[in-house]
Amino acid sequence: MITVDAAPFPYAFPPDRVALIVIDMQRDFVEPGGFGETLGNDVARLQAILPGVAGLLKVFRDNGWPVIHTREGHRPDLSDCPPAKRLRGEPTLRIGDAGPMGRVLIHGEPGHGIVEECAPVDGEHVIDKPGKGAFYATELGDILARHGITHLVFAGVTTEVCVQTTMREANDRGFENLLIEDATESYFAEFKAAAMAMIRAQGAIVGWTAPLANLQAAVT
Ligand code: C5J
Repeated sequence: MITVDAAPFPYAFPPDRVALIVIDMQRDFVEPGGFGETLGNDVARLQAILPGVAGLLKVFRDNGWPVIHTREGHRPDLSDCPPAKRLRGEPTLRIGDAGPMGRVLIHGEPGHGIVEECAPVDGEHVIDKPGKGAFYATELGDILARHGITHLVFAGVTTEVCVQTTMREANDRGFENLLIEDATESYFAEFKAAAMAMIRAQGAIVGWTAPLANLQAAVT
């Protein structure tokens, strides 16, 4: 077992049963001109974690541990996008509308792609998910079962939406979850802090959190 100094108490994982899940590091959320910005958000907050996510990817790649990337998005005909998701609120652009990076959150459009700094390499899985949670309507559970994974390390955006939703789904399926604090971010500082507190509360009710440096120290 490898033990990481984490909160609310140390996180131990078997190195042959751990995988990294990088949630939705897509241009539409992270880059200026994408969906996130059109919703009125400051994407600079998300760009600040790019070195953290890249450093975390390096740890997993150097050790030969599985890496899974997710992308939130929909089919061009929007048949997998519930109207409740598309029509809610008053955004300047809705899912499927044409924007500066192509149609918003549509498979294959430039904005749907993963930012260069976190781009998948050969052998890594890329999961396309229509929802916030990465287990819903995807092959993620089957992939993890095939690899014999019991422990999941999480990164990506946004902390309180797709990251936390996927961690909760994973928790209910029996996985032991660690969120890397400087490899996840929200458009709202207070929501990130609250999500991390909720994850760690009541004796790691959803999982653990730790800075990247603590994981790096544990594996060297
Ligand atoms: C959102 C996500 N925030 N990846 N998606 O709509 O968290």
